[in-house]
Amino acid sequence: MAKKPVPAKNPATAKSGLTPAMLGGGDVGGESPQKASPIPADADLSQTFGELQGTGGETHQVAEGETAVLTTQQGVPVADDQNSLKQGARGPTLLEDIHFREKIFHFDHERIPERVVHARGYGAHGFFELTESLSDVTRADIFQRVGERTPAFVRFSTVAGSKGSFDLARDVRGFAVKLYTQEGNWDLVGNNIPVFFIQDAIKFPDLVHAAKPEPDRAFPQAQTAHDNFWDFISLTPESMHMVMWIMSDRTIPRSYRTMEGFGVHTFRLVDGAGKSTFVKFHWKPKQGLQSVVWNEAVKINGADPDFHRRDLWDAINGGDFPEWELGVQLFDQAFADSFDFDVLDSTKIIPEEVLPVRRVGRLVLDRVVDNFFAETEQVAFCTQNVVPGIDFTNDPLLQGRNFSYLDTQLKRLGSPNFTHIPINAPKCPVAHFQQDGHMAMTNPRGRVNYEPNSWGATIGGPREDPVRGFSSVAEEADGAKLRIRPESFADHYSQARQFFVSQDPIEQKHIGDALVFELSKVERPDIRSRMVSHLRNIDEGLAATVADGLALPELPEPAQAAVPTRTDLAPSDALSIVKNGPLDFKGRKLGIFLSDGAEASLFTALVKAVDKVGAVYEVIAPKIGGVTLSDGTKVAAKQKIDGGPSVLFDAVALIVSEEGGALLAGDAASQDFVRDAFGHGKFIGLTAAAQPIFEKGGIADDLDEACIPLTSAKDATAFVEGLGKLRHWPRELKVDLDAK
Ligand code: HDE
Repeated sequence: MAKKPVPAKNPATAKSGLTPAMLGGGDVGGESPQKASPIPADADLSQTFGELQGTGGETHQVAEGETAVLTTQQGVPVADDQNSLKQGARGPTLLEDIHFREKIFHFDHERIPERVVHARGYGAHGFFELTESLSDVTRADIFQRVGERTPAFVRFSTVAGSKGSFDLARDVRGFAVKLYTQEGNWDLVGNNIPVFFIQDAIKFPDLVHAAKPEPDRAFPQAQTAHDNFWDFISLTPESMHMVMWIMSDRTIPRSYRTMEGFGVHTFRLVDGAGKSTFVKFHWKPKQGLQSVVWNEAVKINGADPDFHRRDLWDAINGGDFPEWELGVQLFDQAFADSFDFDVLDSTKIIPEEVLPVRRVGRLVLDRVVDNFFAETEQVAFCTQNVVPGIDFTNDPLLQGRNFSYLDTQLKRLGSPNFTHIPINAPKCPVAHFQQDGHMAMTNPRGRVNYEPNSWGATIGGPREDPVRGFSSVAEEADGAKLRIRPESFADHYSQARQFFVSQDPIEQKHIGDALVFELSKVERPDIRSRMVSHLRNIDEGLAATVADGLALPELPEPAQAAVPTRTDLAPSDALSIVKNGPLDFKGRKLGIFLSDGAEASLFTALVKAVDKVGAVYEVIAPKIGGVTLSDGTKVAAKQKIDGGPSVLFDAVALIVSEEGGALLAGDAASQDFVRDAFGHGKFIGLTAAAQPIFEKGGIADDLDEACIPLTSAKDATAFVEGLGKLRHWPRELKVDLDAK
């Protein structure tokens, strides 16, 4: 006898009485302060759906205490979201199931193409506040009134890896800022490095092809350590300055919060009379410059591939808002003419010691996104988004970018109406006669859609304003049409050397190590050797170190330079991370490793001190349920030992009982914890009972002045207060075989 069909119910709904909509999320809230209520307190509910999309939660709008009913996209209430419509209990699914088909259809179309470069990124909202007027040099509205705030959205990114790659790839970081000014959106689409690989945009596809996974095998992912990249680079001498930057610790930042940002190109500021002043833009992090070390980066990628995005999310949600100062280097044509290099060449900097950076404002990130896709994924940065008072120069890289960014948004977002998406829409009045197209969301009313027209101001629509309107600098341009690289772009080694000699010895060592590492992954010996031939034009010591690290049979001849002489430029302290590091432990994270019976007064003192300096901590324990301290207090753990390796923390403290220390000494994850913390030059606080872990880790005899015994609460406080420096670098020179 056939069984009577029983409709399968959603088990959670059936048991608890929860409705499907409650299970669907959106009103669970509470994870971060911004999410406590699905409707932002200041949301204007009279706005259209299109305008509201992106603020988050609005599709689940219900009155307090009520539950939203699940609907189709057409608003039809759904009765059953667990079972498709079938012909009989065990029969075929029916085409007639409109809810099923709509749901699957929409799911099938959830993806848009990832960015061809900078695919992996993370964004946040904030504001720019002017602290010093620039009205003497520009009419840009954003630079007029001191104290005024302009809404901003920033997206940080890696360049080469795909969307699902890991955060701590050795790579340039994008630092793209969208400023919603009262006279239109200004996008400053920069990087965390002030120079670029190439001088002319026409080489960009080659550069990116060479850096990305090799086309036949589709690996390596998010790495430049392979033949194609170094083949291209070693055949492109103009990239040598950039090579020094990318092989430095700039490409393994500790956090997005601890990187500088640069506009890279020379831009122009333009005053009301049309007079132009050249400008280079800088973002200076209040948190100081901080990076990790390579061995640590490799391990972070395994332990937490989302290390940077989690860090930004946690900091902002914890109320520790990252902040940068906007700096400008301003100069005129006479300076440009007198400067040794061409200011239109993006492989060159103007050292801060030669032209000081004037700080004129601050950028604060104080709100995470409500929806990653709506905001971070759909944000469309375009270098051509400039506003009246800001203009381009003839930098051939910038000129090329001005085509690429608009074009790429059409591909990614599928319609010229990407400016209607809330994250891209200006926050000032917008009025024009462009119309229709896919997904047109903000459509003009009325009869007139052209100009000139004779319908008068009210019906006839917007008119040009020659005074307020954007106008390009009336630069004289003349000459034959040529495909040529100017001679003023030809010195590829002087500034590369300047960068190298400006580094602290430990940073110079890291550059050598990185080159050896990357070139060791290159299979063709001639490519390795060709790279060393360029290094000889930068620094003979570096070339010798790398040649030795690669065990080259002989030092190659120096590469032939386009211009014969390299100028020895004065070192610039501004180029070093170590010389511009943090002043204290603020904004950083202490890992507190505990066992049952750990001394409670030490733990309390550490936590208090961490709080006082504005840092954060996480407890690591043998079990995630936590530990019971010496006084009986229970402390929950954030990480189990093998899930919270020391690479996730800026410094660590081990407080364990004798029993705990003896037990954990035999645990491989605990041994790794101390070995890595030590090997990565971290400051370590430890109780005597932790000694066995260091012994089994094989480093007990090497403990140095940055391994601080914690015997009293006073020690614990002093330990945290002394954590200003990034790392204890002298240790690295002892533990690293390459340095011996
Ligand atoms: Fe980009 N770049 N780029 N780039 N770039 C893109 O635009 C391009 C360059 C930078 O978070 C793409 O929207 C060309 C320099 C950032 O959404 C694309 C050239 C600098 C981002 C593109 C350059 C950058 C991009 C891919 C050589 C630093 C991410 C997706 C002339 C000043 C923005 C997209 C975000 C993204 C083209 C060189 C920074 C294809 C042709 C130099 C931060 O349009």
